[in-house]
Amino acid sequence: MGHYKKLEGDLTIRDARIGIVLSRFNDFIGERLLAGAVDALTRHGLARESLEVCRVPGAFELPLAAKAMAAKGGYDGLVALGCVIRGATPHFDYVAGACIQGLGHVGLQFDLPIGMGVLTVDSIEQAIERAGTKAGNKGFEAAVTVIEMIDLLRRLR
Ligand code: INI
Repeated sequence: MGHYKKLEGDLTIRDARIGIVLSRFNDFIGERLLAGAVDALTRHGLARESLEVCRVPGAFELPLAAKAMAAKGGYDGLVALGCVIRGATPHFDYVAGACIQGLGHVGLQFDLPIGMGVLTVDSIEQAIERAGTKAGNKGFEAAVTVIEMIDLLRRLR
């Protein structure tokens, strides 16, 4: 192993404010993703008081709410949570694509880490698997990712 400077974020963080945007569509899944995200954020060092949760109707609305939160300021990072199910909508690709692309734009436009915890799945079974059963909890994973990215950006800036 040669000598090199390591640049990576830690998975624990203090003094960070996190905005969570959550879509109500497929609420049964969304609330499990939210529980996973809050569990991750609090167990990795944040107080519940430093979290804010903003609910929107569907995944399509997530980017605009994320943008408004980013523009308002005061957040070190955002976590976007939702669930788009292919079987449930013929315009799956449009809703999922607009949501994820839009969130990506907001992150780059505002230099703000956004944890992407929006499920895009074929069936309710797949959604359940990713919301706290056999494939873990994608809300938890998105929250850990945002912590790592906030810490990385603090080191890079
Ligand atoms: N929104 C979702 O978050 N998930 C879905 O699976 C979904 N389906 O199936 O249509 C969905 N549609 C609503 C969409 O996000 C908007 O809220 C709606 O089109 C109003 O703008």
